[in-house]
Parts: sequence; structure tokens; C-alpha cells
Amino acid sequence: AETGYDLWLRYQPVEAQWRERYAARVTHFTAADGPTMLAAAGELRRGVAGMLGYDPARREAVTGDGAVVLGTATSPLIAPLGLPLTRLGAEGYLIRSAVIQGKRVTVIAGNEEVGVLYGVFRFLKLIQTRQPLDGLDISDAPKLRVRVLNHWDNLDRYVERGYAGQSIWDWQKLPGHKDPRYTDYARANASIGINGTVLTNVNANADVLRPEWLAKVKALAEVFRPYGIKVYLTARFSAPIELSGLKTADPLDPQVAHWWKAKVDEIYRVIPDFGGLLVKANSEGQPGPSDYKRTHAEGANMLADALAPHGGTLMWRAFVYAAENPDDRHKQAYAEFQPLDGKFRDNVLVQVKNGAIDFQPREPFHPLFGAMPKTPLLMEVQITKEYLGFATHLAYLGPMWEEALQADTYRPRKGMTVAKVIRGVAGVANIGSDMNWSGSQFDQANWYAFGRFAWDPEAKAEPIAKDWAAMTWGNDPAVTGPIVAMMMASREAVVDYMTPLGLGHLMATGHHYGPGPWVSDLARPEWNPVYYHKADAGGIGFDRTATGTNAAAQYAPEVAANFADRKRVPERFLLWFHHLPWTYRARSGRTLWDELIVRYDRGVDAVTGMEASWKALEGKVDPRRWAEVRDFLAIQRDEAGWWRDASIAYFQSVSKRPLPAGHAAPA
Ligand code: GCW
Repeated sequence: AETGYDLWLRYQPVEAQWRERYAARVTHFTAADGPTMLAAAGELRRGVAGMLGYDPARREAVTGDGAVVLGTATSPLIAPLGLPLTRLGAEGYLIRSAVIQGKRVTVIAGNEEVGVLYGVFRFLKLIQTRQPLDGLDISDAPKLRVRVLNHWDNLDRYVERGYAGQSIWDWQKLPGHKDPRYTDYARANASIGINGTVLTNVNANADVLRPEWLAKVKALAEVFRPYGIKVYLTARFSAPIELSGLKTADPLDPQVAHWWKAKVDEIYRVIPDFGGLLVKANSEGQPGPSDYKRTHAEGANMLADALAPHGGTLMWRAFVYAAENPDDRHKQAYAEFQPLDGKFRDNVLVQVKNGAIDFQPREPFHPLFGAMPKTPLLMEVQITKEYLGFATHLAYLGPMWEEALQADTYRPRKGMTVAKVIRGVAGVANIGSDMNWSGSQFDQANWYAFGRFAWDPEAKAEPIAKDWAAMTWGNDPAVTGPIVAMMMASREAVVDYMTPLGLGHLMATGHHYGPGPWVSDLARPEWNPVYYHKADAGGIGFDRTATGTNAAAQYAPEVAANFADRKRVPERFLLWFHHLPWTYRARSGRTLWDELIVRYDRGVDAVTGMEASWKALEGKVDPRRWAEVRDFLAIQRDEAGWWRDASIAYFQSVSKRPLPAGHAAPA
């Protein structure tokens, strides 16, 4: 039965009329023997076998019409064609209908073998989505160099904020046993162009840097290498103390720098193409350079210097805030990092979450984007849905990422969107040992969309959803139409029933699953939801204008002026930047109180609507996946109601206002 294990690479048989058309274009193939070429050829054969029902023959030469010619710019069959490959870089590809020795062929070419691999996945996608294979002239290359997943694996198979079972890294059996699943993981990632993976959690201990663990990492790197995926590890800043008994981890202490240099040299002896290290420092209790009164730049540069001789990269997270710091949490990362612009080594990437607080269903873009022109920045997003209902709530994150990427930083001028200022993207993976990988069928779409946005940050969420739906659920428009409509509205529904009108961080303490807008018993004020909504008898919202914390001023003046003006701020960010009376008039003309309730109701209704759309697809998709989605939507409908009712009840306890007419009282 269909479990979802095959992700968007299901390669189901095409309809008879397409089979004939396609078969004429894929009779045999030629390819060289490098490991990545073998992976590309293997994928071509697998896809064709599944979709067209035969195994294309491998030949040394073009022996007739319909050959698929896989090769790099220097391959004997491809070099004479003089294809315009140079501008496509190391990872780009070209797919072209051509004539070789009088025969009609399809060329899939790249400068490097990995480009060919990406090209093969694109070619197979043409078949998966029923596009013609005639007159092809496709060229593509990634716009961003760094496209990495972050696995929050704690080395004991537990994944922090993972909702898809255990970690897929089965450390205990490594390096002796390489689970075939690792290869499928690599295939799925290569199919969307992901080229790096940080195997471990930013909060993990330092054990992975021990020799016996590096042997396990090496085994994974061997599986991933043919697929163009480099491995990275997290580095706990205090590792020299924990692993070797040093007295300090002070980055300016020569012994410490020497320890890291030796450790990095050791890693590269084991894994010559190791990608680099990722660090969470001085955030949420993690050790870091501030423990020794050093800056983030001093900490990062010491590690970057150890990596530089090997071509390695140091990713340093800007997700910092401290309980001792009484300032608005929204402001702390900018305050600490912006002054360090230009102070980082060339091989440092500063990794910035998409918003200034924390992976909320909706946040304005992070003010650091555009504000550090001398420092390459990565945008970090959370694919795993810690704050959007885990794996049980259907929320397609494409629209959220598109919104963040298309936000205009106005730095240094209008039009400089987040997409234009970043060098790469990091995604906190939603992958686990569940049969369906992601905890739900629809969460696979978020993994898929992440890869597509990393490849092209100017991409649009809707066409990505269409591709995913066609590849995952079949090509019947009667199926993909409703599925894409559900997906496109789903994130806004979550925003409406969890955090409407620019509210944020109202999730229950600790696990962050259900509603919890009330006072919690947490010691840290910034982990307490009342810190974020500031609801009282007079009104609701966080004043981040000049009369409040003035966080708005961290943005470019044009952006700041917009956010700080209650008339001009987009209503979706209203309460993020403004504390307003309950009687304030929303743009609909309703009072803020009534508008809030309309939004909660709207969110719940949207989920009921998704449920109805899905019920209508019964029998049109395979029963097992259909039933799983049906059950999850029922859970989501119940819990959307729970969110609405709990939130309204709590806010009513402070606002003391009546429920507006038409709003159904909780059951
Ligand atoms: O949102 C918070 C999560 C933590 C996470 C942290 C971070 C890895 O609740 O689980 O820790 O973000 O991104 O560092």
C-alpha cells in the first residue's frame, strides 16, 4: 500500500498516450562512469522503469533516435555541440533537444557531474508532470550557493522539535550499517538541489567531534557525496573543555585556537570534503564567546581560521537573546550583530532566522537582512512546524517563505528584497524515521518547497505547490486543483486561528503545541506569552514604535516609517508593532475586539473547508494516504476550535467585552 515513503519521486506509470510519446524520446542513454554520473544514470533508469515500464539500455554511443545523452562539457559526445554551459556554474544544467550523428537526442549536460544529476531530476519531472519532451531548451542554475538542511539530532535518535519519529541517523549501527534510507534521503535532496546537511543539533553536546563519531559521519558523507551533498556538524563552543579538559574555551586563548585547529585538521583527514561547522553561541543557555567577554566575531573568526585552510565554512547563528537583557527580544540580535558587520572572516556566514523572534506563523522579516552588507547572510527557516501545529496541522509554508523572501529591506535602496541580499538558506529539517518521512503527507511539501526556494529565492509558492501536488498525488486536475487550493490557504488559516493580526508566541509553554496566551510560571519573562500580546483592560499589542521599544527603528527608514504608523502598517503586522485599544477601528470598520474574533472564526472555518475539500477526494487518491490526511484534518479542525475558544476566552477575561453577534459560543 501507498505509505508516502517515495515522496515526490513516486514514478507511477503514465497514461497510455503519454507512454508512447515519451518512449520515443527515451530509448537508450549514454553516460560516463563517475560516481555522480552513476547516480544520475541510476535515477534515469529508475524513473523510466516506473513511469514508462522499461529499462532504457545503456550504450557507449548514440545508436538511434531517442538517446538521452548524459555528460559534462568535456564529454566526447557533448563537447562538439558547443553548448553555452560556462555561465551555468558548477551546479547548473542544460537540457536540450539536439541532433548527434544524424540522430535525434536529448542532451542533459552540466559543467560538473552534479549538474547532470540535477538535470536528470528535472528531465524526470517533465515526465512526472506530463510535459512534452520535444524541442527542449531548458537551462537552470541555483541562485544561492548554500542550500542546507539543519537536523536537530541529539545523537541519541531524539530530534529536538522533530515530529516525524526518531532521527533517521541510526548512530548505533553506523558506520557498519548504512541504512538504504540514507540513499533515498540523498536522492530526495538532490532532486530539489539541496547541497549540504548539518547532521546534528545546535543544542547537542560535543560528542560528535570524537574520533569514533567522526567515523560514523564519514560513512554518511560517503553515501551523500555522489549526490552533491556535503556534511556539516554543529560545534559546541565549550568542546575543548568537555572533550579534552582544557581550562577555558576563550577564543583568544592560543591553546583553545590550537585545539580547534587540530580538531578541524582531524575532521578533514577523515572527511576531505567536509562542509564546515555550525554554532549556536550565547543563546538560550549555550556557551559562547561572551562567557569570556569576547564578541561573536572573535568567537566565529577563531573557528573560521581553523576551517579556512581546508576551504571550510563557518555558520554562526544570529539567534541570540538573553534573559538578563531587559530589552525587547525583537531587538537583541540586531543590537549584537549589526555593529559587527565587516568584522567577520570571509568564510563566515551569519545565519539569521526569517523573523526577529522565533519561527512564528507570521513575523515581519528580520531587521538584520540588508543591514550587514559586508557579511554574507543565510536565511534560516523552520521546516519542522514547531509553532504551526507540528505534523498534524496542514500548513504549507511556501507562502510564508515567499512573503519573507519578497519583503523589501530598502537597504540600501528600494527593491532590495531579502531574496536579493542573502547568500544561502538553511532549513530546520522535518525529516524523521516515520514511513512518510515528515510526520504527515502534506509536510513533505514543505521539505520540497524549501529546496525549491533555496534553489531560486525568487520562486513562487503556488507553482511549487502545483508541481508537488502533481508528483505526489497524480496529475488529475480534479485532484491537484483542490489540493493546491487547500495548500495555498492553509498557512493563513493557521495564522488566523493561532496568532491573528500580528500577534505572536501565544503557544503553550515548553512544547508550543496548543494555545497558552495566559500567564505561565516561567522564570524568563520573554518566554511568557503575556510578554508578547500585552493584553489588558485597555487594549492589546506590543508597542514597538518610538513610544514603546522602538524596534521598528531597526529597519530602514522607509520600512520603519511604515511599520510605526498604525494607519500604514499592513494589518497582518498591526499588533506586532502597536498596542491599541479594544475599540480601535480595524480596516473593516469593526472594532479591534470584533475583528480579532472574526479572524479566529475565519481560521476555524478555513479548516472546516479543507476537510470538506478532502472528503470530496475520497476514491480519487489511494485509500491509505487519503485516510491519514482525513484523520489529521479532523484533529486540526478540533484543535483550531480549541485555539479559537481558549484564546477568545482568555482575551475576554481581560477585555471584559461581549462576544459579537454571529460568533458561535464555544461548544
Ligand atoms: O524556537 C526555539 C526552539 C528551540 C531551538 C531554538 C533555536 C534548537 O524552541 O528548540 O533550539 O529555537 O533555534 O536555537
